Amino acid sequence: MAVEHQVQFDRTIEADEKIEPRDWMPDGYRSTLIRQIAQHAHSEVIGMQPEANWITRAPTLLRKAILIAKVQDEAGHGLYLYSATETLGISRDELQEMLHSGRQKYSSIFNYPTLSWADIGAIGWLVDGAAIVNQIMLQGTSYGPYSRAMVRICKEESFHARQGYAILMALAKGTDEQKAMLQDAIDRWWWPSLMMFGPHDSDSTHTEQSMEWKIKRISNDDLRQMYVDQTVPQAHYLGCSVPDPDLHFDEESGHWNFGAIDWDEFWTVVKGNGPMNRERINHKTKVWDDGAWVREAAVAYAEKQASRSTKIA
Ligand code: BYC
Repeated sequence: MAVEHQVQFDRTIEADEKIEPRDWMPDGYRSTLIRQIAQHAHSEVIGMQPEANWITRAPTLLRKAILIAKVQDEAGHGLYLYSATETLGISRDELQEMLHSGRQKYSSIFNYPTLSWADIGAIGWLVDGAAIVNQIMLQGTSYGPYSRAMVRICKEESFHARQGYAILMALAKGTDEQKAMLQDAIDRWWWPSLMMFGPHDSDSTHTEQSMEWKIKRISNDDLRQMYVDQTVPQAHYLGCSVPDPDLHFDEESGHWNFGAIDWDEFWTVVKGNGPMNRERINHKTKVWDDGAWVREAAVAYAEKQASRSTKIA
């Protein structure tokens, strides 16, 4: 029986069709998806913190309204992704507990502080920009609920990237001080955004198996190169540079070759010792605890509604 299930699973993957929640799947496929989709969901929610930091200080009412909408979108992305993870047989409470206790991760990028208004533009352009490159690939992932969540998220992310670039365009046309603020933000966010794609393929634990299962369709290094090729000309259009003395355009390959990534920094952040790791988790845990009464009230209300409709029936 198990062999038949495996054959059916392999055929579905081979035919580029989707695996759905009620289909049989290997345990490793399920646990890899729980790990990756939960990490993705946690990133969306933790990612609200560095941006929310600037809602009260946005320079105009319009910028404030746009930023509030963007941060709300991130919460929505977290919800779609937690729902997709729940279809794999794990509860939202368990996922929260695993994040709070450090047993699940979130993207390294959100462990850096947002020091200036230009950082909000840089996050939209560079961070959401990197997320889009990764997520366009993930629209073709083999797990149905994850793939469908990605389609909707990508549409919203492209608005996010544009709003970020629009903030930076305004600064690029501004005073010398604003231009310096813009360049400083790029200098600080450039390398961390390249690290979002994960370790080199040769050091990636999961890529080979995830590509076989078609969870990932393009490797970490190939996605990173696509991102650099698309982003460097956009930096130049802003009249800015990226902080990489080894960056140069290779006529023969048609790609931007870039310098070495500081993997020590990456692993330090991933292991919980980046500039903002503790603050991010402490804040997340506090908000979860403070909000317990809201969850309890929602459950009590739902139970009351359900018992009323049973009585009427
Ligand atoms: N940060 O074998 P590998 C957003 C870990 S949110 C932390 O290559 P994989 C936004 C990895 O987990 C968008 N950890 O892993 C939100 C593994 O550790 P374990 C976020 C990282 O999974 C709000 C180990 O390193 N996007 O845009 O095959 C506001 C070895 O890595 C990272 C997603 O989450 C990292 N950067 O590939 C604004 C995309 N990289 O578990 C914006 C979905 C690697 O073995 N995720 N690790 O202990 C993915 O596509 C893949 O999981 C990755 C890594 C490409 C990230």
